[in-house]
Amino acid sequence: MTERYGDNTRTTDRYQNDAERKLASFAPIRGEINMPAPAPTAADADPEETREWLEALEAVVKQHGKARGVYLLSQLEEQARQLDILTHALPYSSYRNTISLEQQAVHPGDIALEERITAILRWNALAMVVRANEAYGELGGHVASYASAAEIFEVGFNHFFRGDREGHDGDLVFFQPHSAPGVYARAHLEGRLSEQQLAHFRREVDGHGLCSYPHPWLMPEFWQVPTGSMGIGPINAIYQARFMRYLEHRGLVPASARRVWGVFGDGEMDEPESIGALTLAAREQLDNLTFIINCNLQRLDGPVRGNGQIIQELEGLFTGAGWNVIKVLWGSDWDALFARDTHHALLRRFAETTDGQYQTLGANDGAYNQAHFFQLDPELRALVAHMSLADIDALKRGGHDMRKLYAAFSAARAHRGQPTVILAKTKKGYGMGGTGESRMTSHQQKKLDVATLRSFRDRFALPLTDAQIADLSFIKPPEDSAEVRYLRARRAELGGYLPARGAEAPAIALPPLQNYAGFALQADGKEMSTTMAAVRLLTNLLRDKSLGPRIVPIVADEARTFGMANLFRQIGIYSPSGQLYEPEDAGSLLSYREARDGQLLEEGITEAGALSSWVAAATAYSVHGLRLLPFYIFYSMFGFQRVGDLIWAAADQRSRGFLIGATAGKTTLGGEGLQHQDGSSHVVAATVPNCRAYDPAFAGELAVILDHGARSIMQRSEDVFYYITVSNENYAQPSLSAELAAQVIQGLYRYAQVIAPQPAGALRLLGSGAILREVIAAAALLQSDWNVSCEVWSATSFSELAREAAQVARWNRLHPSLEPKVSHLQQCLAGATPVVAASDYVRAYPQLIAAYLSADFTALGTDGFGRSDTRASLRRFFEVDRKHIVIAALDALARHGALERSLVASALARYGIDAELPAPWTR
Ligand SMILES: Cc1ncc(C[n+]2csc(CCOP(=O)(O)OP(=O)(O)O)c2C)c(N)n1
Ligand SMILES: [Mg+2]
Repeated sequence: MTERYGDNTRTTDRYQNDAERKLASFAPIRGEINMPAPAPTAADADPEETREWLEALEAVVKQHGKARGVYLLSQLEEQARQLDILTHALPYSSYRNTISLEQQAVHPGDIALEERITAILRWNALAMVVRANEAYGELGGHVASYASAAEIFEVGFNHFFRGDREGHDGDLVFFQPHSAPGVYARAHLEGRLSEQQLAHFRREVDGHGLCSYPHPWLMPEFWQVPTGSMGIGPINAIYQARFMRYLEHRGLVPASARRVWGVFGDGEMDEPESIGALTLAAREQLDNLTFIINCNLQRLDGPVRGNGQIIQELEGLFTGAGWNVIKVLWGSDWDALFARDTHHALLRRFAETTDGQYQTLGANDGAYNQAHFFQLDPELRALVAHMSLADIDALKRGGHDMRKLYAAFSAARAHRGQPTVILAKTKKGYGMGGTGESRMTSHQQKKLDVATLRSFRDRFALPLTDAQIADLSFIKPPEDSAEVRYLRARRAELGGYLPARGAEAPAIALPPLQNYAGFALQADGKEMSTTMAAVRLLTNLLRDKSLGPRIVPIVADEARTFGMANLFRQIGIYSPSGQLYEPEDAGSLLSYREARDGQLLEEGITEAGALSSWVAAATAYSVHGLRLLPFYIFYSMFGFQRVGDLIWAAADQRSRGFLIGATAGKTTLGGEGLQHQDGSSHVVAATVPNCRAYDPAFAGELAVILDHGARSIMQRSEDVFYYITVSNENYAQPSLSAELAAQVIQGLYRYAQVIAPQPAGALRLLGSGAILREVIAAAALLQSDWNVSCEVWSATSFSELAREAAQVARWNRLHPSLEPKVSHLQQCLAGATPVVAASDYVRAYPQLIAAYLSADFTALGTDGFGRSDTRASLRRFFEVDRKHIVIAALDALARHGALERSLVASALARYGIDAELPAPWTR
């Protein structure tokens, strides 16, 4: 096994920095950036001796090289450890470029031309945003972020991001969302987006418009992955890179040089999702993954770490997580200064400068930088004595230097055994001058005056007249211009344009429903839970020759809870390093088997990670040209509520697959209590437009829904995903007649009719999930105790019913002169017979259908805090048990004059219901 964090996997760069690190002082701000503090040092008691030590080290490095210096330091370090005077090693290197000038790969392109192209893109992106805001004011948009990221993007586009040569073998690139104008500007120069489209930035409603941020739902042929919600991009990127390996190891795609690149913001790295999966990427040695963090030191309101140094903090974080870190801090014009700075005065000064101060330096000119940076130290003053203020002003940060960036990208691509993060120091609003460069307000700057625009033109030598500036004209060099030819040639060599989203993959045959679901369809009263049925259906499908290998089962850490432990042995748990230990339960039927080609993704306790894996599998038809059928099975409470925004992003990128909310139902997950019992996921699921959500009561219903979903995904190419709740209550499962299948999918079918001999009233009872059984029992009580006839309806999906009813209502409203249509809901529940509906979710869930009914409607639900108890007690507490359903039914009939109100009082007494208890949702 490779020792992941040992010295043997570290690059030479790191060694050199370790050596340099010891030469630089970080003391003044170490505490502020929350790095381990050094041992308290007394003032230098013997400066002479200190100098001798330092000079000795320096002399060794000069005479015998850096490696010798590192060796001596490591010996000293060991000795210090033995003397117990070594407290902490710093997890970051000095504030300089990781790649030394000697190691820097040579940029192979035409840098002058690339810079000209970048200048044009900068302008067009800026013009796009400023135009939109001059014309409409309210549209918003950002200039400063792309201004800081332009060189990063261009180095990627011209030299590294591979296109889809084969249709599905391109790199996956996550673009910083608010830099989207830059990506559009490039696509315009490439001839992929028209000027008319650019002119419709953020105006999408009437077609031709470009979306604010990357949204595959809105630009399905262009954007591959959504990044607009900070943090989602980084975690999704990690799991996409990991999933590429999974597919390779399982033999579903050939090994390839495909990569995942992600350009993210330094502010964005504060999101827990951004950093939550870093160790996974290192543990699984994802050297196909590169993060480039645009360290412009600012976020929206101000500096990311005004009193510290975000770059050093991120270096410590990523190094600790096991990543290869490459810092690109200073441009090429600093190289000569570093070469002459033999006493490391620059490093000392850098270390003492906070990011807040760097921002102020960035916002000001050469004179200010001279006075507030170089003049502060006599050695630095001497170092730049030969430079004019204009020279000082022109000193660039590394993230704006094509040469430095190229070398970093190239080193990242070549690095083996670890993912790489490039920390590129940039300026927010680079080139925007006094109104937008490194200003506190840079992020929001979207209206620039003519003087600023002109100085932007002059700074980047843009071919624009004053009149064109005033008109915010886009620059479009002709087809045969050097710029367009270069850009096209570069993309042709890299395999085509990016971003570009593929949408198709060959269909996969499915076994007939009856072949794998007979046990559920003809259940014949057999006892089982719907969770058990789901696992059995999944197990059967996994055995199918054509579909089986395409299934991707995913759990966080609850396979045993859901009765899925049989899958450990049957299909193996994915682990890129196989199984390096003898499992404690080896030989048992359910042995915990890890394998390099394992099919089950057992993610550990990270719902965000598991969901990201699901997204990778659910978008494989697009990213890999491969149809897969992912099933992520989780505690339903930890789905929409916990990772709802990841699900929203999954919907945006047209994910296709199954989310199975197991141990569902607030009263059905008896003992687990308040933080486990889910009463709301179906309400949230109903708000996701391409999510089809179901709450089946019986195994047969579940089988029909699963089959329908699998066919829509594997054969019909519908951009939908399914959320199905299943519960772990064992009960007798009725058989389901084949004719009812279509209605199960529509969301409602009549389960039974219970006729009282001489009915005093009649009503309709609806139930879903486990609570349908209470409804069925209530119908029996209504008949036997109160002489009331009932229809019992199984509502497999209140949300699907409501969706179709809303469609029909809208159509009818907009077509007043045509014969009105009738929804499935209205067909089933026509007339004035009162309706009582109950589910294991909050009342808002069944109430989704209320507006489309002409009858009196009562919804019962589980609003309030859950708590631990038996199912029966919980159902009594939340008033969704059979007795409370009877009360609600009698009350509805009494309000309509069908029964005496006194009957309700009799029922309360008969069933021992305490009418004075406070409502459950207040307790
Ligand atoms: C989850 C989330 N929270 C907040 C925002 C709003 N937002 C958009 S950009 C931004 C600042 C981003 O700063 P940074 O990541 O440093 O990127 P920069 O623009 O500086 O390159 C914020 C707060 C968002 N898009 N997503
Ligand atoms: Mg930033």
